[in-house]
Amino acid sequence: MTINTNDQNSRVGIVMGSKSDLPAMQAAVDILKAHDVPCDVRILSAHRTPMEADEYVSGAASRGIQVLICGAGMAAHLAGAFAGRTLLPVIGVPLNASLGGLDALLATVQMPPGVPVATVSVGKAGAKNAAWLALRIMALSDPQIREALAESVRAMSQAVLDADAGLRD
Ligand code: RP5
Repeated sequence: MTINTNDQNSRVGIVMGSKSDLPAMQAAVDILKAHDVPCDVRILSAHRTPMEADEYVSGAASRGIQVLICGAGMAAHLAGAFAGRTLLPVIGVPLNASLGGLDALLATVQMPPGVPVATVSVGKAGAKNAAWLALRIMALSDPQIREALAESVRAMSQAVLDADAGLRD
């Protein structure tokens, strides 16, 4: 699987701790691409490549990144380490690499006061919601994203209504 990464115009950084996280995190990439939001997609580990992870996050805001999405499993410190290094909003996706993802959920959500990580649900559903949340954050200052997001929300509602109508037919 190849992903076009590190667009000069990237507005969202999607970072995961391991290649094994990509099947879940791909869902975030897909949603942002569908809304024409250019992203960086990187594999960087708070534990295995701390220097490279630090270099990435410390330059993110000045490169035009507005939101960071971090996916990691096990002792998931990537999102928290990023939140301690930048003033950008950081969204953490706990991934199920062990213990059903409970270890990663607690490691991601239990941040000390003053260093928030917006933690979404475990796994692929969380990766999707990380992208939807990033879109909502960017929609505050970008009318084009706001309109595209509103259209997607309308389409989601319509899909439920269609499924309901299909059941009743
Ligand atoms: C974490 O450890 C990664 O985010 C991954 O979810 C987990 C296992 O990594 P691998 O051993 O599969 O590379 O750092």
